[in-house]
Amino acid sequence: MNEPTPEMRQRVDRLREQLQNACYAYYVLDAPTMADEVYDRLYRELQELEQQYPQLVTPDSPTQRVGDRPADRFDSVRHNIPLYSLENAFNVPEFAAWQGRWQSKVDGEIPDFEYVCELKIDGSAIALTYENGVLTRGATRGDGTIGEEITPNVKTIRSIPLRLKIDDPPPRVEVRGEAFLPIATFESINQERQEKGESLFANPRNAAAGTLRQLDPRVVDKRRLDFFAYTLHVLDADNEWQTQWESLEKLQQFGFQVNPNRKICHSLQEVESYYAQWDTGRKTLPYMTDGVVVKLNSISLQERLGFTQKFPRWAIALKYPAEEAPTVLESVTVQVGRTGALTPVAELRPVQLAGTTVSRATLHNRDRISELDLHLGDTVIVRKAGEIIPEVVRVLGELRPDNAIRYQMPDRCPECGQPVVKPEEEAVTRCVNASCPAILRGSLGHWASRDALDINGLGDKLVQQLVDRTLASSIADLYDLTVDELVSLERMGQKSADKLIREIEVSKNKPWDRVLYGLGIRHVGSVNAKVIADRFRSVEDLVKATEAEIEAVYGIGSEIASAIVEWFRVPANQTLVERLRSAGLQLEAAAKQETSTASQPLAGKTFVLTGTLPTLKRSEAKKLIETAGGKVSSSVSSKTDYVVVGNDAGSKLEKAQQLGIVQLSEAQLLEIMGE
Ligand code: 3BD
Repeated sequence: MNEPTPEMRQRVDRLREQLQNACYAYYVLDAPTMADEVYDRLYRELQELEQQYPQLVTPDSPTQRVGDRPADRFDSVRHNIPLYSLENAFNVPEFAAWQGRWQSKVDGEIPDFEYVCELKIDGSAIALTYENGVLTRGATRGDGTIGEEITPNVKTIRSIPLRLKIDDPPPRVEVRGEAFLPIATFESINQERQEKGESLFANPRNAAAGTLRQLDPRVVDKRRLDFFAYTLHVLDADNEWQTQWESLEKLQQFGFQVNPNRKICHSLQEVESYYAQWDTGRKTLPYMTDGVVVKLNSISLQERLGFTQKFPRWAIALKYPAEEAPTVLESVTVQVGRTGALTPVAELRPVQLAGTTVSRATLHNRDRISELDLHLGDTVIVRKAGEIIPEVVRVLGELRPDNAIRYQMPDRCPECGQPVVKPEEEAVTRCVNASCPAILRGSLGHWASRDALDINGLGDKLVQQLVDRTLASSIADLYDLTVDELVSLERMGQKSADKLIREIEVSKNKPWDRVLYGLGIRHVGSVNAKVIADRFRSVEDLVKATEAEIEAVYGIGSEIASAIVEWFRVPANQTLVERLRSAGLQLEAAAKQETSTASQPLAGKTFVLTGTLPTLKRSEAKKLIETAGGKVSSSVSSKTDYVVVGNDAGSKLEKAQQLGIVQLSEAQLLEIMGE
């Protein structure tokens, strides 16, 4: 085997350390020390050296963050130190009662006790094991005793050190904390899922828990989880600290991110004011919290108090009132989306919740319904948090009326009556009838949508009429519509009919990538469609392409590639493409010159929009930037070139200022685009 020289070994060690430090500065300290370009070059150099000399690869190398193959399943692991639950208090009097209980347990007065108050991050608890300073295992909490081994997934979390940042690490260290998805990341994941016609995550906690249990670490890597540490156990060595506070500081020294909003309190009154302060304060945090955790600071006092069957007696979660309320389930309706996915929706007796009236809530899917054991007439708990879709979280079984009927998902599509299918490894139930009116309505609506063919005036109501009157049984039928046919519809005058026909005519000039997006192939969102249309410059090229060729396009995964190949294999879809061709739609890219740099002044630049712009809507600004070759991203990072700032700009602007990113007004943006 090829032997590296001592110089090479040293170079590899130094590179690794440099990259580790840069990663720590970026993700934990939030204070980047190295330009992205420099990081990328050094990373690639390390990668090449490791490829050349595989014996130099170490498990804590920055190149080992993203695994390259999916697991078949996860192994179960036993937690040597169990992860206890936390007792809950829902208000200050309940907290006072708990305080009374621990005080009587140590019979009476501890005059100068201290609490550490921490924010309760609403994520998913995980346990990390470090042997001789190196991360060797990451596991879910599971039931507190047995969890699942998810090491490759945990390694993708950049704020988790692969090696502890200390010189003489204890032989074994266990760190516990909360893995979570920042709210902005959660929203962009859901937006992307919506575009692809996939089911949405109900809230960041579910999204984090679901992501941690993804079998493919490459998917986990894209989701950008984050982590706050809150418990440190050192095994086979003595603790060097006497308090929870010191252990948090120790965690920080080890290289972990610890939530900075912690506080020492000396009394119930101080806890109460911390709790009140963060009820307001938490609304501006970039992650979700659902309460505060109060822990006795002194480890010796913790040891005197010990544990019950389930909880430590020295800690409690003081929760914020959940945005939850009981109401009655009146009926269940089932919606059929454009991909044929059936979504059960609870129709509820209206109830006030988080400032709005809620009368419908999602039930997600068939599995969720059976977990809930849902009966019609049940009293259910609905929850709504922030912008998040209301959902049914629980059934109060004791309040169930006699003879209530268990709700069952229909075996047939409520729209077309055809049997539905439930793929083995998916939670969704689907209608697979290509001519189902619901799917047809969804496809037409998608075709007309802004990022697709952008046909103004072809809204939901009109689509419904076109389908009901069988004026459109396929997207292609839109191009055969006549003014007379349109005028025969409700609320459609001569003028609007003329206008719509013109709009439909104009859509024939929309570029090939939008047509491709408009076809509504699963997993092909507008961004993917652009990338694919750029590589396969006509529908013929794409039809001829193999799965491997499509997958070879940067950013395109196997799921997308196989969905495309499958789609073009269906005879009805082939007919659709031919009809669109005869109608005169753009099924190939326009001549190259259009995308030359002269018309692409923003090529290669990344923009973030924040606040309300004086004249442009956000979507319009995004379109303009993209047409000029730029990219629009939803969050600010060191990769951002420009931030376009409008009124009431928020945390993105702050972040941009910290990172020293160039700010532009709308006028300046238009100027650099040469508008
Ligand atoms: C947080 C227990 C103790 C070490 C037990 C005191 C219950 C989830 O930010 N401290 C925190 C947070 C959670 C914690 C403890 N400190 N336990 C803590 C926690 N700052 N979220 N949790 N957990 C973590 C749980 N998880 C799932 C199912 C049941 N219980």
